[in-house]
Amino acid sequence: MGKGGTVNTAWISAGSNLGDRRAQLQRGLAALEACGRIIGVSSCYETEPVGNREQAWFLNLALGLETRLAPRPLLAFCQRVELAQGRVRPFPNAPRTLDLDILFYGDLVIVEPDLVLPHPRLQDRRFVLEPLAEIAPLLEHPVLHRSVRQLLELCPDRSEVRKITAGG
Ligand code: PH2
Ligand code: MG
Ligand code: MG
Repeated sequence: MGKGGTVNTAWISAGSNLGDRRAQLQRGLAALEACGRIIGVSSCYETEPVGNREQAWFLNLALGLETRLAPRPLLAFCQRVELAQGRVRPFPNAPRTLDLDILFYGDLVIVEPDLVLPHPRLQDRRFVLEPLAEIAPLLEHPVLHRSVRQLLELCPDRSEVRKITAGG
């Protein structure tokens, strides 16, 4: 972790549905260690695609990262990691080798064209909330004023999210 700046905790959702999904999530985690300290990683979850349903199922996980990077540099870092893992964007919601989305950055609220925090759709996505609830159930959403566990209970998304247990 670099010197200077204060340490903040970011919560990130990682997903992959193209190629060796597990290896790509692992490489994503390893890459993120270069910009902070990973303080928690959920299990892997096999998840039904939401949005464009005509694509392969995803592996998703959530992680917590203590970092001195400010939100924009962290976003840029995540995008570089995605690119380094062969991410291409032929159309919106296309299958991807690796997607890294910042869910929360401390309790910061940002609404700008290219960066909205907390992530504007996290409360609608079971594939985000289930992994996050495993590692940060009491984390409170700074706008909705609900914990991650409560958001999961309230989540209307009924798409399938299956925790992968050891060896599975
Ligand atoms: N990501 C999307 C759209 N749909 N569905 C699942 N199950 N998992 C994802 O990570 C995902 C998705 C856009 O980034
Ligand atoms: Mg995404
Ligand atoms: Mg993304």
